[in-house]
Amino acid sequence: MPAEKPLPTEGHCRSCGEPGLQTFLSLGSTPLADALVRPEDADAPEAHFPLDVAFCPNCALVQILEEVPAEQLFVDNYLYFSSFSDELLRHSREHALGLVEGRGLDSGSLVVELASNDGYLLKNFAEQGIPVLGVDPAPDQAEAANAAGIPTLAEFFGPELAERILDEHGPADVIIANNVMAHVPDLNGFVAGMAELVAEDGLITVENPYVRDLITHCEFDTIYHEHFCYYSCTAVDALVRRHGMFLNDVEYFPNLHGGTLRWHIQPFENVSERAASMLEAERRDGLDTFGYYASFGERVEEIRRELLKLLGELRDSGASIAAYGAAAKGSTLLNYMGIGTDLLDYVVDRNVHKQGLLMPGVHVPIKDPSALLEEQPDYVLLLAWNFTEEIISQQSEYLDRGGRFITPIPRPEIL
Ligand code: JHZ
Repeated sequence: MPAEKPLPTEGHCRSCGEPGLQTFLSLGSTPLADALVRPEDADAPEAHFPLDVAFCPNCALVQILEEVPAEQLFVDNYLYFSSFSDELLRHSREHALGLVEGRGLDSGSLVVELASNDGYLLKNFAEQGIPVLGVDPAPDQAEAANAAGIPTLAEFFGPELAERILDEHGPADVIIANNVMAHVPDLNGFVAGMAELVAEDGLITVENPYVRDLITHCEFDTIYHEHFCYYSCTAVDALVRRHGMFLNDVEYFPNLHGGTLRWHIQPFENVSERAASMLEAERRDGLDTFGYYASFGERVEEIRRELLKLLGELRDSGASIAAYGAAAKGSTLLNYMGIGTDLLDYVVDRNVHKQGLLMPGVHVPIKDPSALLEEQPDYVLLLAWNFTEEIISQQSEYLDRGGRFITPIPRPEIL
């Protein structure tokens, strides 16, 4: 958005440590995206933090400037359970089975997953008798994993924990870190820990939404305080080389979380053509220059104007509007746009831990998805737009009865 006050330009890069970060977007001051509010606390003040996004001209890493303590983000306020998306479970199973076959894993191997959540991925290895170890500081998720028979340490990962795991279990043949490298404040400590723990001939796979898709499809709502960083291959390459490792291969999943990359990182150099050409394409398209990001704020502001206009007009015509997905990205979108109970009646979500609570800041209530058939709202805003296909196929009856979905990005549109 056009800055109301000068955007902050100070700060050192989380990856290379150089000063001179260049800010290109300010989403104002927002509450923590996963800090859902209990109805009895609705009148209590909620903490808000600035949400400013910057580019590092030295190593090309995109990052937010604010650093909310990790305990507050992932221990006190974290209700995200991976197992509520069938599509994610399918993707994870395919990943695991591919690794078992490709790496020849067996009962003598060790697979470690960082941010293993409720064990949604590791269970695919465990059921084949392959030793696994999960690490996840979120207490309820780690407890659910342990209860399901997936040994999980409820701790933050870094060099110290890597050393302990190494002492107790030996080196890891495979380390998986999906949707977590964005979440670590001490990025170099996290990567150093992985470098220490991985076997000499081992493999680290890291998945994360791709910053190119964030910019292209205007996925501004995936920016929130849990996500400290937004990665290109260029930034990952510089990061892992600093720790004596190499970005040897890259896979692309255009439909996962709005466009996800899986980086293959190893302690020896064997760079595939695919990885080399991804890096080359980023250089060609300027992802390593500020210019690539400079106009993003204006496009975000345009989406805000259009969506507010659309919802306002529908509301004025007497339509009822609900939303789907009490996702963290939903919280960014609603708070940045100022969409509250004046425009939305409620949000539905399958995650039982979120139902009965209120969306942060705007306090829209969260219900079970069955509300869509019980109340048949005229429109449903897809806050979890990354699962559009999965949600639409579950909601065929709502659609058959005349319900309509609205997608907010890359342009607000009634589907
Ligand atoms: P979802 C998550 O972000 C978490 P979020 C995390 N911060 C991250 O890095 C990114 O993903 C990549 C619900 N749902 O996953 C489940 C249904 O109700 O898009 C979730 O609450 N019915 C680690 O929180 C929400 O929607 C369904 O059929 O922005 C989706 O949240 C499906 C498929 C999901 O993202």
